[in-house]
Amino acid sequence: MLRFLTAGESHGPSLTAILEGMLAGVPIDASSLAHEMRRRQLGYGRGPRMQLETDTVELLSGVRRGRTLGSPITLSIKNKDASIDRLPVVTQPRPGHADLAGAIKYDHRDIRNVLERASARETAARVAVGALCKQLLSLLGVELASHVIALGSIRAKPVAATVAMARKKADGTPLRCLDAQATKKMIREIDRCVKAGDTLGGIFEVIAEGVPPGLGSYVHYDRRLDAILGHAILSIHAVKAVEVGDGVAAADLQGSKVQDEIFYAKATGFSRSSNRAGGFEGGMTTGQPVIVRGFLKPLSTLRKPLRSVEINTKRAVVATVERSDVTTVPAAGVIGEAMIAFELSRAVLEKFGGDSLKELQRNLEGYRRQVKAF
Ligand code: EPS
Repeated sequence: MLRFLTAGESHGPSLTAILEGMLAGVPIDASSLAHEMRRRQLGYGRGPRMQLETDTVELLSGVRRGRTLGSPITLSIKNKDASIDRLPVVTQPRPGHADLAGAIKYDHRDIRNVLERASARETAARVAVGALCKQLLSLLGVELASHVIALGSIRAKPVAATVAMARKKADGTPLRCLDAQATKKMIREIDRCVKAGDTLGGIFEVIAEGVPPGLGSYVHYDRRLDAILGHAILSIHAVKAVEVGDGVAAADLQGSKVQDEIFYAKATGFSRSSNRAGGFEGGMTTGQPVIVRGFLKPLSTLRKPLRSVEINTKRAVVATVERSDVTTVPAAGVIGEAMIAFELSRAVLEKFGGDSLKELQRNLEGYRRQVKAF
């Protein structure tokens, strides 16, 4: 079974991930790994920490001469800002962050002991893991991308985006958004928030193409892959809601406007003229693109802090001000890709099995032939 753990504090010596269950023989491309790490650090509205760090991944085990060995893969990212032992005590919890609930739960009188691990810096390790999963998926014909569809109340023009569109037109723009007009407005909104000491949330969309039909299952609640992807997206810092396909809009509509009708042609097999279901029916992939959206609340570290309570004296104060970002929605999309890549890789390995890339590819090809002949 494919699984991973991460370890490390935001200002500790390093972040580490161990990826276990990766097949042997997968070629690892160091430059695409570095590219994914860089993508997570970009985006208008990021804080000064992103200028400080270069997020370089060292592969400390499980890879030899550019190929996976089948043994656990250790990924390590050194923090340049490793000031954890010099940082001041924090006793004024930020509303919306893990600060107060974490301090109560672990009986910490210094909230720094909570925020160091609760920080979204941990997602650098997830993106490193996801980058390896993306490389595996790419060898199986599965490609992923993401783009920003809203920042605060500003929405991009709705578009049926593809992986190619997102990679070509969204990546490299300041907010990883396909709508240039909306991007201008989003930038102005971020500038306003910088001045006001406030923060912004938004929505990202992850697209995965080439996913074989039949991953996940309808037979048990915990085998429904759309629910598993929902969990993966909700686990990203500041994400408070998740949508599969047109799920939110569908709640307002009649069934005839929501379901994707089924067609058949001898040459091309089964097809649909729409993909409102976002690539899932009955908790299983349909073979259409997987479309999942993550909704982020605004970040909880405000330069103009909100009211809070000092945890020792119980006096009314304002929350601690930590260095932070105004918005991280573009980065959250990259993290979303990583999480979806990991879960799709896990689902692929669960269904098709194998210990080497060769074995998995053979099993998957056989299944793809079987599906074509259905
Ligand atoms: C982050 C690193 C952090 C924050 C941010 C994400 O660095 P620092 O706390 O030193 O500025 O910029 O963390 C949060 C938004 C948060 O709420 O914890 C990163 O690497 O992504």
